[in-house]
Amino acid sequence: MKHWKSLMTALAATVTLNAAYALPPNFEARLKEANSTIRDNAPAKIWSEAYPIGNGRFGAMVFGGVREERLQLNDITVWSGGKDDPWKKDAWQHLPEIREAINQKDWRKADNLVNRYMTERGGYFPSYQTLGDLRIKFDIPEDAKIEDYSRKLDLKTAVETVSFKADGVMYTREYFASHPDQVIACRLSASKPGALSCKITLNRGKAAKTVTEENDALLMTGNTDYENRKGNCDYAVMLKVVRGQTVLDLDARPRLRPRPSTDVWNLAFDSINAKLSAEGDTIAVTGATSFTVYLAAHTSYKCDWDANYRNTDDLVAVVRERIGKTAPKRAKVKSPAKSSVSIIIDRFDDFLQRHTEDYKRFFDRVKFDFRNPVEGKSDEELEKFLNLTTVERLKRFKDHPEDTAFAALFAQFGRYLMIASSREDNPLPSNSQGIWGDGYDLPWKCDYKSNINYQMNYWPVNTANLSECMTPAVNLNLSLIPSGRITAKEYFNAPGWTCAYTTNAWGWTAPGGSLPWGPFFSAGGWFCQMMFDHYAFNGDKAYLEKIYPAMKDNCRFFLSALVEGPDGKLSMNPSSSPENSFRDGNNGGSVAWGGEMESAIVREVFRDTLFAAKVLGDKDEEFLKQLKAANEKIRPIAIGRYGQIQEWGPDVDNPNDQHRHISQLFALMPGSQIDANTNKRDADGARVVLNHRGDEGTGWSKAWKINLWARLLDGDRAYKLIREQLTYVSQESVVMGGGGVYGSLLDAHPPFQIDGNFGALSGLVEMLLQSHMYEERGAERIYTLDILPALPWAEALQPTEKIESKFHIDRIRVPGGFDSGSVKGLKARGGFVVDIAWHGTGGFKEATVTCTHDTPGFRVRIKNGEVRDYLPAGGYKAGQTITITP
Ligand code: FUC
Repeated sequence: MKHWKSLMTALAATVTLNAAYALPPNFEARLKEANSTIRDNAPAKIWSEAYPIGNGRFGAMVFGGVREERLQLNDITVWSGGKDDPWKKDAWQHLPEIREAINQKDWRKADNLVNRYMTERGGYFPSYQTLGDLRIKFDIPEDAKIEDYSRKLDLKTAVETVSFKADGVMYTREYFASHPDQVIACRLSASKPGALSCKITLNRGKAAKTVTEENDALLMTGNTDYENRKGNCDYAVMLKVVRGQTVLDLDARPRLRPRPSTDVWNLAFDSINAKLSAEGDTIAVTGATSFTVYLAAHTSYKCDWDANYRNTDDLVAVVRERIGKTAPKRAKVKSPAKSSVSIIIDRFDDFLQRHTEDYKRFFDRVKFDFRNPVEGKSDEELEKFLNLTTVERLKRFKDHPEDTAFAALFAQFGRYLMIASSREDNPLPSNSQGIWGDGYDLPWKCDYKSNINYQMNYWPVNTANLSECMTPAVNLNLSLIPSGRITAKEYFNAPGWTCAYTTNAWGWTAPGGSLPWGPFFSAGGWFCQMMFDHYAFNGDKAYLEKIYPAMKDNCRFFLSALVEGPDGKLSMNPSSSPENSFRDGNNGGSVAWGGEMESAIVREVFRDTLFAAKVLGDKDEEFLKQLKAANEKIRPIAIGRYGQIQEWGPDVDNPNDQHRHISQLFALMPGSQIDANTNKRDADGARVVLNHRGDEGTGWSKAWKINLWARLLDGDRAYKLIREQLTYVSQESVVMGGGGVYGSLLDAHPPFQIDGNFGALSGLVEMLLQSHMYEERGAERIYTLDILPALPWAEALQPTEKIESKFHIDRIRVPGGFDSGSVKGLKARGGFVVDIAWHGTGGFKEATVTCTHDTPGFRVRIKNGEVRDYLPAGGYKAGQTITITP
C-alpha cells in the first residue's frame, strides 16, 4: 500500500509496525537516527554551524571541511584578566541622597547618583577565550570529485562523524571528547590503503607557542595575556598522532569495509608504515590509511579566591600523562589465513567504548517518545523526510508543527549540551556559550550574566535528570562569598554577601558600569534560590548543610539592605529591574524602590532559608527571629492599573514596553510563588505582562516565555514559542531580538547563546511536568506533581480560561503531534523520577513515580485542578514506584 492513512500510531518507536504496510527499508532505524542526530550534507560555513563536542570542560567546534578540517578548541577555564579591585569604596554613604531622590520621585537625579556611586570603578575586562585551533589540511586535489558528504552529531553516543568520497575514496573522521580519559580523540580513516596524507597544525592566535615533541607530537603552552593585560591562566595542550596496526571493527564502521576482503589485512598493517615528520607547530602524515589524533589540555585555573585562582599543577606533566595513556597496545589477531599474529593496536576503540558508556549513563535517563505523524504520506514523502538534513527539517518545521519529534530532538540536544559543558568535576560551570567560544573578547565577555542568563542555564539541570551537572554552578556560587562580602559592605554597609549583575572566572561580584544593567544587587539571592532548588529535587542534607551558611549570609545582606518603602513594606531601594527603564510622565529612570524581581528573590530566599533552618535544626534564635519578622513584611506581588504584575514599586509600567527581560515574573518562573491553578489574581497579572511584552525576543527571552506560559498552563502558547524558537538563522552579529537557532541547533540571541537551548529544554519539560508548588509541614515539604500541565492541543487539560488578546492563537488540531506520546525519566521536586504516557486527544493515560530517596509522599494534579494525595502513613521508601492512572 502506497498511502499512509491513519498510520500514526504505527510509528511510535515502541509500537510494533503493522505488517500490512510496506515501510521504506529500515524505516524504524532510520526514523530513530533522524530523531537523534544533528546532521548536514555540507561542512559548516560559519562558526555557529559547526557541531560542538565537549567532555564538560574541554571541547571543540568541529567544522567538517573537506580539504581543511578545523577543530576550534576550548577549555572552560581559559579567561583573560584576573582578580580585580572594582569596588567604589564606601559607596553606601550616598544611599541617603539616592533614597531621598527616589522617594521624591526625582528619577533622573536618582539615576545620576546611582550611576555615579553605585557602579564599578572602571572597565570590566575579563573575557572567556578560545584555547586555539587544530587544523588538518588534507592532500585532496582541488579538482577531486566530492560525493556523499555527511556530517553528523549522534546524540545517542556523543560522537561526531564526517565522511565523504573524494575521487571514489571514502574518508571518514570520528570525533569525541572523553570525560573518563580527558582527551579529545579524532580518528581519520581512508577506504583505500595509504590514501591519507595531511598536515596537522596546533596553534593559537595569541599568547601561545607550539613546539614539536618527537615526530608525532606537538606541545602548545601559553597564557591569556590580552591587550597589555596579564592573564591569570596558563595552559598546556598536547597533541599526539597514534598509528596503530588497527584492525578496524568493520561491522561498526561498514563504510570502511574494503573490497576485496584481503584489503582488511592491508588496512591493518598499513598505517604503522605511514611517514611522520614534525616541524614547528605542524606534523605531516604521508601515506596513512587510518590513525588517531589525541588532544589533552590542562590549565592553571582553580576556582578559589584565596588561592588567587591558581592551582599548583605541573601542566605539561598532566597533559603528558593523559597523552601517555593513548600509547598503542599489543594484541593478538587472526590473519585472513586464520593464523594468529601479534600486532600493535591503537586504543581508539577502548577510548570510544569508555566514552559512550560514560555519556550514556546520563543521556539515556530521559526519553521523549513524540511522534512524527505521517498520516496521508506517500512512500516518496516518507523517504524524503527520513533523508532531511537538520536545516531542512528546521525549515520544514515552520509549516509542520506536528513534527513534535523535532522539538524533542531540540530538547535532547539541550541535554547533550549540558553533559558536554557542565560535568560534576568541571572547575567552572557552563557560561553564556557553554564551553564553546571563538575569539579573545567574546560577546558580553561570554561570562555568567547573573540577571537571568547564567541561572537559566541551570533551569533544566534537575528536571531533565542531569542533577550532577549542577555541581560546578554550586561551586562557583559558593566561591563568590569572599568577594560578595566586599560588594555588600562597600555598597550597602551590610554584613553577609551578594553578587550584582554578573560574575566571571575571577570572582567578580561588583556592579557594572551604569544603569540600566550594572547596579542590580540581588543576584546573590538568586544564586541561593538556584542552590536551594537543587536541594528540593535531591533532598541531600549534607548538601543543604554545605549551602546553608551561604543562604544565611545572603539573608543577612538583605536584612540590612532592605528598607521600608512608601507601601510600608520592606524592599530594595534603590532597586533596578534588570536592564529595563520606565517613564513617568516627563520623567523616568532605571531605579525606583521595590522592583518586583528583587522583592521576589528576597521572598524566595527568606522562605527557603527559614525552611532550611528547620531541616537542619538551626538554633540561632536571634537570626531566625529577625528573619521571620522581615519575612512577614516583604513587599508582596502588586497588581497595577492594567491588571499587570507591577515591575516597579510605583505603578509606572508601560503596556507598550516590549523589553526582552521579563523580570517582574520571577515569582512565576524560576520562582515558585504562583500556582496558576489556584491563584487567579497573580496568574492573570502575569498573563497581562506577557501579552504586553509580546512573544518577540532574543533566544533566551523567548525561552523564558516558553517556561512562563507553561507555568500558566497554556501549552498552545508555549508551543507557539517553541515553534518560533525553532526558526533558522545564520547571522552571527549581535542583535537585541529575533532569537532562532543556527543550523547546528545552537540557539541564537543572536549571536549564539546557550541559555536559549537550556531555557527551551526547561520549557518543554515544564509543559509535561511541574513540581514547584508544595505545602510545608514542619521540616518537610509535600510537593504537588502537576502531570501534563501544559500539553498543547489538549483541550481537556486546560483548566484556566484564556484571555483574549492580540496574541490569541488558534487551537490547531493536527494529526499526531502531542496527541499521544510519552516521556520517561523526568525529575520532580521532592525526590521523584516520573514517566508519563498520554493518548487519544491528549488524555493522560498513566504515570509512574519512582522515589529517589525516602519521602513523606506527594500530591498529584492531573487535570482540571483535581488533586490527589499520595501520602501513606510512614511515607515511601527510596526505590518505590507508584503507578497513577486517570
Ligand atoms: C544580558 C541580556 C542580553 C544578553 C547578555 C549576555 O545583558 O540583556 O540580551 O543576553 O545578557
